[in-house]
Formats: sequence, structure tokens, C-alpha cells
Amino acid sequence: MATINRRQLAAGLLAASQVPAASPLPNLVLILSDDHSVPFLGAYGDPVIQTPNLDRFAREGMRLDRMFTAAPQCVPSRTAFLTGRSPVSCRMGRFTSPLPADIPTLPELLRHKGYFTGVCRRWFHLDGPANPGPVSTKIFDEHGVRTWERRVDWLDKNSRRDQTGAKINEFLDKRPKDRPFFLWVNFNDPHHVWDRNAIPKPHDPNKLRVPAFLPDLPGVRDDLGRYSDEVARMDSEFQVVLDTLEKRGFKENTLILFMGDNGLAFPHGKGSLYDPGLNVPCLARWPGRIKPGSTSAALASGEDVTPTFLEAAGLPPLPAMSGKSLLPLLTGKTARHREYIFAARNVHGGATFTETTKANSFDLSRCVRNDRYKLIFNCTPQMEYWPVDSAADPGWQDMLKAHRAGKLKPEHEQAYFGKRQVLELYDLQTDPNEFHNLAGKPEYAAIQRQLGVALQEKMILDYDYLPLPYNE
Ligand SMILES: [Ca+2]
Repeated sequence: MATINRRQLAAGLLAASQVPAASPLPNLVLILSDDHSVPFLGAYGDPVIQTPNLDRFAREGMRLDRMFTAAPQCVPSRTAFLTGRSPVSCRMGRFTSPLPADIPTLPELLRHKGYFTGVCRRWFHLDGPANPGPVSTKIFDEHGVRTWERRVDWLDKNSRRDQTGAKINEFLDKRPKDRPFFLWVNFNDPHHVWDRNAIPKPHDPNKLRVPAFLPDLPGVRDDLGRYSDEVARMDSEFQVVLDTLEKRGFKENTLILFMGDNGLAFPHGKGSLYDPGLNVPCLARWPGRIKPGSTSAALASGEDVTPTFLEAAGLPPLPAMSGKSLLPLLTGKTARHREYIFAARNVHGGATFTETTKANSFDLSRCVRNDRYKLIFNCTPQMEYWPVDSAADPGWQDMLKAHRAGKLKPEHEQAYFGKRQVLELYDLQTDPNEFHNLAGKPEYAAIQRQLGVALQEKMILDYDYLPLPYNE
């Protein structure tokens, strides 16, 4: 018979005291695809893309059609997921500094209930750049500003795609058997660079549906094809995660949330506050708690992720959190969730600022959206538009050629090469591609003011450093 020493006994008693025996706490899993917009999944109505595993998962839980990330970029959006707050209120304006040590995150809060916590890949999104330069490294080390080693029990810094199952097993092996777990799994797909032949049978670019916010050009189709291939590859990796968890018995008492971290890296997408930059797939499964095959069109925010997992673990949100638990919506107790979503665009990536910096690297804007209308407030409209990540690819290069040849449709010409305005107001019902700016039109003055006031409140409560759109 195995003997245990005093320390092991104490640790066991401590863990047991943190977990109520009557109703076992659910295991919690957050899985993120990288740069993934609605509708690029079969479950969201994409007729061509091959995502059988996520489509099946959607049928086993709830599909949220209007989940909007709090930022159109990885670092600030993930900040909101893990803190329940906006990236502005968390002081996460750049990719080049880690999440401040004084801001608590979901895994640390779950530890109060005895959760064993881990991050699989892409931890660097909230811990400064993956490979900081020597000066930053020295500053980080001297001041102890990189915190993720302390925030979680298990940290996989950057394993390869083919190691996903092994890494999750490693995490589960380390977990004390009497503790529930929280695991955050981060895929690299479909983040740019989009590999050619990422899957055995690549999508035929000629058969894809080109969204109306993009011009139908050969380069755009080529990019969309490789993007779709990476979504399909991610779909297979998603199934590896499910299979690994389910083989170890973690299906029934396990809440799994799958989401994109921000929109696709195409014009109007990643880096912009238009819907394709913010509206991501969001699927939730919790057997016995979330009705299989359910859907919701309620507005939801990336800020809501942490309060949702906290409520599932029996914990209240912190007072500083602006997010709101999705559990009443997910479990069918309510059909409405929130009146507005907000999002913020700040600095992108690690570039410094020079005379040739464009909007892909530096752009400061905010938005507020309700069910029907969106107000965007651009503080740097003079920055030349340039797509994030994919500017050298065939799509943008074809768009540049068409622009120079005067062959773009007027709406694409205006959207990507026109003069940018400080205020943009869109009616998403009549203009889902956000082409026709209604700001300043007298017949829309009431809704413009209503959204402006909502944004003013958000910016004041978040201690936003930008000027207010209105100062009433
Ligand atoms: Ca991303």
C-alpha cells in the first residue's frame, strides 16, 4: 500500500476543502482559433468550407451568432477574454508590454475554487512579445513584468501543431486527480501566413463565396482559398482536443467554449472595427446544461468570457469587470444579453512609428454597436488604410492594381482608398457591409447621439485616454 507523507496529506486536505463534494465543479476549457470571422465555418452557413468537427460540436451545444471581440487584434482581444474587461481599461494598448501584474485573470481567480490551470500555446499574447529584444528582455526581467509563469499551474510556451494531443495529456497528467481544471488552448490557424496546400484536398478558389465587402478578384480568391484551408486544418486540430479530453472522461461535466480571437486578416477584417474584424464564431457545449442545437442572435462581447467561466465555477465577477456572464443565455434562461458591444483599436504588433507608418500598425479608434447600428470614432483618420498582416499577398496586391486602374466598384474604392471620416455610422440591417456612412445625416441624429452617449460612458468608465466623441 502506498504511504503518503505529512505534506502530501496537507496538500490533499487543502485541495479537498476547496472543492465542494456535493456538486462537482465543471471543468472549463477555452479554445481559440486565431483570426477567424463569421461565417467561415459550415455551422455558420459557409457552403464550401470543410469544418465537419466544429459543425458537429455546434449541433451539440449553442451557436452564438453575434459574439464581438473587444478589439480586432490578438493581444487586446485576448486581454478582454481573460480579464472580463476592455483592453483599454487593462492598459493593454500595445503588443510590446505584458498584461500588467496588478490585473487578475481568469485562471488565478479560478484557483480560489481549487482549479488546476493551464495554457496551451500563444501565452505570449498576454506576456509581451514571444521574442523581445535584449533591452526589453532586461527591463522585463529587472522589473518582473512577465507574469504568466505565476498566473497558471502549467504553461506550454509554443508547442507545434502535431503536439496538441500530447500537450493536453501532459497537462491532464500533472493535474491532481481531485481538482477540476481550466485549460486555455490556442491554435495558430488560420492566422496569416496562409500555407498553400495546408490540407490534403485544398478548397477550389473558384468555388468559394467572396464576401461582399471584398472585390471579387483572382488574388482575393487565392487568399480566401488558403485561408479556408487553414480553417479546415484547425477544424481537425479542434477534434484532437475533443478526442484527447473525451478519452480521459472529460465530456459530461465540462464546459467548452470555442471562439475566434478576432476577425480574418483581410481588408475590413482584422485591425478594423467593421463587423468582419470583430464578429467571431462562438460555440459553447456543456452537456445537460446547454441545449444541443440551440442558437442565439443576442449581442455578446469578448468581455463576457471570464464572467461566464467564473459563474460556472460558482464565483462572482470582480467589481472592475465590465463583462457579463453568458450562462443565463447559454442555458436558455434568457434570450437577451446586452444592449451594446464596444471595441477598441490601438497599436498593432511590434513596429515602431515612422514617417511611413500606415493604419495597419497605428490606428486609434473606438466603436459601439447595438442590434442594428454601429458608431465608429476614428481619432487618427489621416492614417492611410493598409490591411493588417496580408498586404503583400495576392489579394491586396490585386486590389491595389484594380484601384490604380480605376476598376474597383465605388464602395470598395471608398472603403479602402477613400478619405476616412472621424465619425462613421452604419445601419447594419440595410447596409451589412458598412459601406454607407450615415454620420451627420439629420434623420439619423437621434441614433447617432444615443450611441455616442453610450460610448462616452464606456470611455469614461474605462479611463480611456482618447478624447471623447462627444463631451456632453
Ligand atoms: Ca488573432
